[in-house]
Amino acid sequence: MPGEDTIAAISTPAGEGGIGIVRVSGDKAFSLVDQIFIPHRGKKKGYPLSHHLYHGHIINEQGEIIDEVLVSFMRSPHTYTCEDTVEVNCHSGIFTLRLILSLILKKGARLAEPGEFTRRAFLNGRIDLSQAENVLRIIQARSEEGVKLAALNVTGYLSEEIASLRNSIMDNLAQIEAVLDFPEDLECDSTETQLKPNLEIMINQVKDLLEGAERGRAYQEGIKTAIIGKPNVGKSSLLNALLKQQRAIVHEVPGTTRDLLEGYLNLGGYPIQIIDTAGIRQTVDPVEQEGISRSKNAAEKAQLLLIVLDGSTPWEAEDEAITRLIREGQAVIMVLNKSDLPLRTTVKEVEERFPGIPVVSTAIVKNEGIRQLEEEMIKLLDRKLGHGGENAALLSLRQEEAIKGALRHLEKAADQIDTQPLELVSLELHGAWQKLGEITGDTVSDELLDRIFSQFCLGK
Ligand SMILES: Nc1nc2c(ncn2[C@@H]2O[C@H](COP(=O)(O)OP(=O)(O)OP(=O)(O)O)[C@@H](O)[C@H]2O)c(=O)[nH]1
Ligand SMILES: [Mg+2]
Repeated sequence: MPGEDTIAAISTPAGEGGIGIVRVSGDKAFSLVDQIFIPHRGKKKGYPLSHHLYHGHIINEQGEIIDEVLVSFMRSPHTYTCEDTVEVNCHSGIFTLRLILSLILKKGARLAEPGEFTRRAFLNGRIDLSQAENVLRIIQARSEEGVKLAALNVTGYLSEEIASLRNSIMDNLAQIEAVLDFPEDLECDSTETQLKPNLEIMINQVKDLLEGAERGRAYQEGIKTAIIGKPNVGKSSLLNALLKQQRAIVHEVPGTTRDLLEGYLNLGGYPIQIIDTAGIRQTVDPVEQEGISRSKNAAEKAQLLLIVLDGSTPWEAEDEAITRLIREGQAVIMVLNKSDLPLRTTVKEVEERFPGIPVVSTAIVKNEGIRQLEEEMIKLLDRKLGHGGENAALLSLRQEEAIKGALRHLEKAADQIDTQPLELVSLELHGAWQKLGEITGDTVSDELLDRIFSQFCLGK
């Protein structure tokens, strides 16, 4: 069981590196490492001092030197896990690391489960669940902005927001309970009139959180951008031009791209995950059909759609069908390509068909129009995501689901307030309070904890 025994694990990535760390946490951490570590300057009075770095050697059971190391002994509670913790900084090389770990295990430590150090930090009350999950996000984050956001969450930004929301819910619940318990002393109607604006404020706060989550996700995973269009319009050429490398196969035969192909780029500070797709058309070829269904799927999931059109051909039913894939709220840019050839479809024509959607004319073979397209993309993202990720929050899917659940309860409460008895409204408020508690781990089951912490890598 977590928290009862002393655990150990290699905390740095496997492979060759300058240094590697073996981490040990628990009551016996000091005494276990003490048996295999010989400090260079001997064990003076007071040894080991907490939060000091000791230079020395790790020795095996035969007393042979295994490695020259730096060891830090850190006394509870001022450690990552809140338990006594020792970190052995050794020469990284998977063999050395494993050898040191196995010595520590032989002395009586147990190999840590994935995420167990962080789990202990949570169980010992040093961080709440949302902060624990954000440790995971930091490990996984893609862009620098994503790392910053995750770090912000670890320091408790999300927890504060949730706590303040739960407090407001509690206040309102208390108000309702008071009216229900002492109906003769308090006015039911006035409580309802107070509740209404309060509910509206809380609903807006929750919606803000969800909006922030979308921004956060964009920063962390990259803004999903799909390039879609008919076969042969120049989609793969566009992917290559944006990535500035010959990533995808470009060929005059329509139907060249069969599967999704993705790359990452940084555009004006926005991390972008760009996806080239198979050209969409009617076909009987089963492989191509599968590719096309993936294209449609990618289009649906994308936050930004680049629809590529071939300006050298007239507007066709196939183009029309592709534009019907645009989802509400999706950012879209029309890329009218092959402007080096005689034009059969013009920018004006496309603009008239799709008022409000920007159209950029390109000749990708000549690298013309790419800069304008990039600027247009940045402009759209600025509008959609705001500069510098204001209000962005990094939420896990689980956290987002919990917030959505809370929103549903609050909206239902708002719906019921005029027509239903206060008991029902109170029930919904309770539901919202409960859901929000799942985020910070105040109301959470063991099973859920297992699921969350199992996503961590070993040693974290
Ligand atoms: N003239 C001209 N040809 C282009 C331009 N952009 C791409 N092409 C050519 O159009 C053909 C198709 O290009 P791709 O990038 O493979 O097109 P695609 O949309 O990925 O095609 P599929 O993968 O088959 O759906 C190639 O022969 C390209 O060289 C352009 O701006 N002008
Ligand atoms: Mg292609």
